[in-house]
Amino acid sequence: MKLDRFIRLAIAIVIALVFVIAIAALLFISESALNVWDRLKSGPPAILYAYTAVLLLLAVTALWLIWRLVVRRKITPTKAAAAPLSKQEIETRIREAEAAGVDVGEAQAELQELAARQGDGAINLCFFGEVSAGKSSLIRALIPEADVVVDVVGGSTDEVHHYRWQNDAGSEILLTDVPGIGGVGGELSVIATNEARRAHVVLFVCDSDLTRSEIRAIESLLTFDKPLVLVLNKADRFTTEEQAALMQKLLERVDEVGGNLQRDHVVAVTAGGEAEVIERREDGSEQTVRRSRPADIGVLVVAINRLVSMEAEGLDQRRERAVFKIAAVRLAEAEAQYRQQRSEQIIRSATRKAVVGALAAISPGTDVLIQGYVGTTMTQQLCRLYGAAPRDLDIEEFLSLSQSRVGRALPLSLAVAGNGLKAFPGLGTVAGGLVHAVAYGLIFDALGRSLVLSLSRHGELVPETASKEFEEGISEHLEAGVRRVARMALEEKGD
Ligand SMILES: Nc1nc2c(ncn2[C@@H]2O[C@H](COP(=O)(O)OP(=O)(O)OP(=O)(O)O)[C@@H](O)[C@H]2O)c(=O)[nH]1
Ligand SMILES: [Mg+2]
Repeated sequence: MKLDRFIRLAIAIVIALVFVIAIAALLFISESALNVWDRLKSGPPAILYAYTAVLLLLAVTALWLIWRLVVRRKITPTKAAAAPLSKQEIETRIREAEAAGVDVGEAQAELQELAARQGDGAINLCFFGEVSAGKSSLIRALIPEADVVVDVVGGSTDEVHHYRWQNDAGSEILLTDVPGIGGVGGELSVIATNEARRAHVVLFVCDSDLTRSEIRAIESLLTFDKPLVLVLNKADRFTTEEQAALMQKLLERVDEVGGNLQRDHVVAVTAGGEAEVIERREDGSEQTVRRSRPADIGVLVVAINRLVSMEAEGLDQRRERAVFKIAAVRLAEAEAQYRQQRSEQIIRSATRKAVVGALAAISPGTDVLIQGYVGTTMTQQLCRLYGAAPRDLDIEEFLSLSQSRVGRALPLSLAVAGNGLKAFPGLGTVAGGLVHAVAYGLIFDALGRSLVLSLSRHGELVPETASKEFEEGISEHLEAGVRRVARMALEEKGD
């Protein structure tokens, strides 16, 4: 084809020209460089050094600028809080969160509870385990005069109870009975787990080989560095050989999840409890009566005595660290909730501004839709809320990358907006301006929501990743936001 030949010829000329220019530039540069070099060599050395220093400085500055512009930051996975917290650290975190407006009540309550228990001075042992394992029965066997509820029906303990006990050596001990884990609903399991984390030692009660949920519970306690004693209860149901085999199995199971239990931290006992037996009367009739089974908990008492006498100080430190960790978890939950509410406000306000602008036809138009003031402010505020400190350059890049994706999403946004407005009865034919306003609002709404997801996922603003995530989630966000934004537009229009 003629045109094709013409283009090839043009390209060939351009290539030839580029080469000629490149050769000329090379000659020119080398000539002047050699010239400068000659003069510098013949001049005083101070000038040579100063000249080289300035050249180096310029090169470094250029490299630095290129690095900032071109090299993208990689996403570093958010670090898990691995190192144990100190008292000062957790208190500082709480103070800072409080100053930012976060509700720190629960985190503070954990620290207050810890202080109260430390003031009391007793060693706190928590009986923990699945429903009906015999936790309450064990406490009753240790303190026969205590009023402890025990029942064949699982879930007999539905709140936390504390009992005071003094062992033979006179140590003050606080025994805690909690609801069994694995019951219906799961709320009681949460209460029990939190209470177990607050104790010095957890006496993990089971009545056979460990189930999956028991192993999970042990794993979770180990992440709080909780000292464990494994109590195999209802030993009366097993022969001596069976007991030994079961205890070995329990040791292995805990070992598999990194528990590293010593052999003397696994004990087999009989709490006793009550058995329902059918008695035959003299007249031949039968009746059911409750009989106490004899208890045999000597090995448990020995294990407790040893723990309490040997490790009191270490136990205190470990408990303190565990509670600081609970407080940190509570704080993180409160922060997440605060961020969720606050980001909602920020996105709403930006969306409203976009809608108002579009309705008043003062919107700059789709080409610079999100790169304007509203988009920048929303991005800055959301980043600040999530503790990300992006460079202005990153924000600009994020908005401009997202802008280029909006071009493709706008027709979809208009369609979704038009459809969404139909859901409002009595609107008649929907005016084009209103549809546009809703479509613009929707894009801000989608941008804000995807940015929140991106920030909470990565902990920082990585322009390319965040804008890609915006594009990927846009249709979903548009659908999810359409009623909300349509209502907003109608409110604004009505004013
Ligand atoms: N055979 C036998 N049964 C026991 C033993 N200890 C407790 N039981 C029975 O196990 C059942 C549950 O005992 P609880 O002490 O209420 O168990 P729990 O772990 O406190 O249960 P929840 O509070 O519901 O989680 C009762 O029927 C007890 O009689 C024991 O050593 N041997
Ligand atoms: Mg109980």
